[in-house]
Amino acid sequence: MRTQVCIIGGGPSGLLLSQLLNLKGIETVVLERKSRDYVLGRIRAGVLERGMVGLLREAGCAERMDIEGHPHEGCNLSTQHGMFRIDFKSLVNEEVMVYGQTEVTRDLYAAQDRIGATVIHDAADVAIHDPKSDAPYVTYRKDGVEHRVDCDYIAGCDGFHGVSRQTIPTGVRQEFERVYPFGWLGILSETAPAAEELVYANHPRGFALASMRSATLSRYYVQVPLSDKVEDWTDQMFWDELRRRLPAEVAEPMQTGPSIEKSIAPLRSFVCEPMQFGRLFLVGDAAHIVPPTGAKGLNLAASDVHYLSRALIAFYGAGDRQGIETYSATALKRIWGAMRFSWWMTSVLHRFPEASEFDQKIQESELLQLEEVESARRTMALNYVGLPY
Ligand code: FAS
Ligand code: PHB
Repeated sequence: MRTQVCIIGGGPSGLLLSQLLNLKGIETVVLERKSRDYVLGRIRAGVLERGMVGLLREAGCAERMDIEGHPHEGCNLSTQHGMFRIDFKSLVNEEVMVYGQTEVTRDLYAAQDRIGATVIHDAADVAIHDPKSDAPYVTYRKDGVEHRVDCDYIAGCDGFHGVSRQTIPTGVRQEFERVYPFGWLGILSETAPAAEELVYANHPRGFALASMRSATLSRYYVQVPLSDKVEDWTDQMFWDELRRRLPAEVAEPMQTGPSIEKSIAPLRSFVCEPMQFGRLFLVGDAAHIVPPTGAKGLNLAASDVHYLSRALIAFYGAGDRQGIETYSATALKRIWGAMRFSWWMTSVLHRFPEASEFDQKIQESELLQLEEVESARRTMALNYVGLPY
């Protein structure tokens, strides 16, 4: 088959890119390795930046988000001194939207179905061919039959473990990485959220986060050693540890219940440069990973889609190649800004096993600055709601 843009990966970045391009008459084919049910079974991000909210509305798939999503005008930080609020509205006149990535992906699939976009599931052995040529193509296998997609451009939206980044030769790509000495044990429970807004806790026993998906679905995390396995933790052990780390005014009234999802995610910061190789463009987790502390992973995928969709629309609409030629540099500037913020928020809120007493005092001073200095809170708010596109 032939198309204009072949998109590898049917997660949020691939689907959002496909939706935005199709709405401008640009033909796409999405190749997704897994089934739709499998993709929709993953529990991931929960906070959408203002930029992503705008993109979803532009893509015509924000109706349910605007009804069921929860705008949040602030979040809370808890330290040994107590809890204080970062007031996004008063500091930067912005808010974020609390609405799960699973629901975003569900809405994107529904929007793609409505416009009859081509999304091929269970596409195995996807391989990229001749990305440096003027006639790149992609092959895949489905039901034991090999298929070929000839295209003008390829968007690698296939996540950290996908095939796209590996297609860029090791001598060409440069990778930057920091692996953190702990993970996040997360649970989803059909309980009322412990607080109206998110609570990020820095506790001597480790980090904890109280988040939510709706008025009846809560999402919680505690920092755990990398050696921990999810089977080491019963639900009761999790609730007890979470109660120890959250501030008393949040922990005491907290409703507990059985976990409906429980998993441990490792934390890393990772960037691949460049994000393009000939007619192949990397998008989202295929190019970068952030620790989830700053709620940036999904949102960075959205800003990549913003830049690439506009570049391709300008090219197909007016023959303007400028966006295509500068995509990597443009996307990386915002990526490194969010990479820094996610690293900073992780450094300030977690307990590091190898931290010296001096390191600990510096961390406490950083948190005290946030509590006492408005400009420090404003800088955090500006980054948390999302740097401009
Ligand atoms: P995705 O990984 O979502 O999607 C890639 C798609 O490509 C997948 O559907 C995959 O099946 C498919 N694929 C892979 N290889 C392929 C191949 N060879 N051929 C065809 N298809 C292929 N971010 C936050 O902001 N907040 C969070 O709390 C948060 N929690 C997370 C928890 C976990 C366990 C993980 C793994 C990530 C978390 N993230 C979080 C980050 C996450 O939300 C990503 O940033 C987001 O999914 C990025 O979207 P995509 O770039 O579309 O990649
Ligand atoms: C979540 O709700 O899953 C979530 C929210 C904020 C974060 C990380 C995860 O920083």
